[in-house]
Amino acid sequence: MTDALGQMFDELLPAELPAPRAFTAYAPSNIALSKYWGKRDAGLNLPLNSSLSISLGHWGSETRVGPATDGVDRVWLNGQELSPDQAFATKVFRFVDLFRRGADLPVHIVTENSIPTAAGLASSASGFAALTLALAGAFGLDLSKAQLSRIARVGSGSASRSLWHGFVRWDKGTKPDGSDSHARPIDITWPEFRIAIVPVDTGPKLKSSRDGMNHTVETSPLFANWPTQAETDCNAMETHVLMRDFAQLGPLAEANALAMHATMMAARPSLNYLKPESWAVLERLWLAREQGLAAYATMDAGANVKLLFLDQSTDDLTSIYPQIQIFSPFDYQSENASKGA
Ligand code: 2P0
Repeated sequence: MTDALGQMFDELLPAELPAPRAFTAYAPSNIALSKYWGKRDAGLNLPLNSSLSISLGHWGSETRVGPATDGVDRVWLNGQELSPDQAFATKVFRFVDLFRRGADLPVHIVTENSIPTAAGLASSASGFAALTLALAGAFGLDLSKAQLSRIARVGSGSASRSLWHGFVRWDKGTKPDGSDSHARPIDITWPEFRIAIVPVDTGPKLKSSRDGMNHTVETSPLFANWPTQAETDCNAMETHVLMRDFAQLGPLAEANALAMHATMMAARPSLNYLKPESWAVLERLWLAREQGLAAYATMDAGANVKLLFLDQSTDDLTSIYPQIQIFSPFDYQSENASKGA
């Protein structure tokens, strides 16, 4: 743990935590329309640019934190207990230790992802957001959503955006201690907005997004322009969202994603998350667009392609891509957002 990180938790949490009580929390996954790519501080996990995402409603993580009746830290993922040396368990308890700061407060953690495995979506955003909320509830912490977003950010940058439904912006902030680097909801509903996942490859990726991002920042000659352009894109994206202007939002989301992938391809050695099948999905989309279809693509640190469109294009898209899973981000039950147990 870095000193700055220790200081952050000392400032946000009481000096002594109470014994944990059982608490369950839910957080949705999210997909960035304007991407986070590159850190200005690895210890505090601070980004070089702001980002804007749409949450995926009932696709997310539900996590329960409770006292360890047997006095031993344990974690279960989708019904299976993990051994303490598995990478996921290590990551989870490194995060829990930031809260405990050396105190002997063993916990049992049970987490379930509702994201279909075939969708190939990373679960670290919803996972760290749900874990943050569950730990805060279990230890009875009195924290604002902005403070919880800062804590989730430390687990995984994209997790800072998963504390809300709908459109969310993570402001990069400028302070060295990261106290102004957290997400906030954008107060707009857009019931016709759709996302579809085109599954290309669900196997494990060769390089984690964290490693990929760092490699790109360190070696890509095309990265220099990214932070400024990404900030401009994020600001414009917020305006398009607020205006519900899909004709502007769609092309910008696609251009932003391709620019991020261009920075990776120029890294030395080159980094490519997209597969030939991903490009085939894009080529087909571009052809359909020439024929009038209003749908756009975004891609993250993986081979799957996500399509952005409005409900009126649903039938056209399902005939072009019969394998897609369509998601209506505003079709969720708000009572699922967070619940005590
Ligand atoms: C995003 N990604 O904005 C970008 C686009 C992937 C590509 O946030 O190092 O797992 O834990 O802060 O949040 C994925 O990176 O990285 C991500 P860390 P994270 O969604």
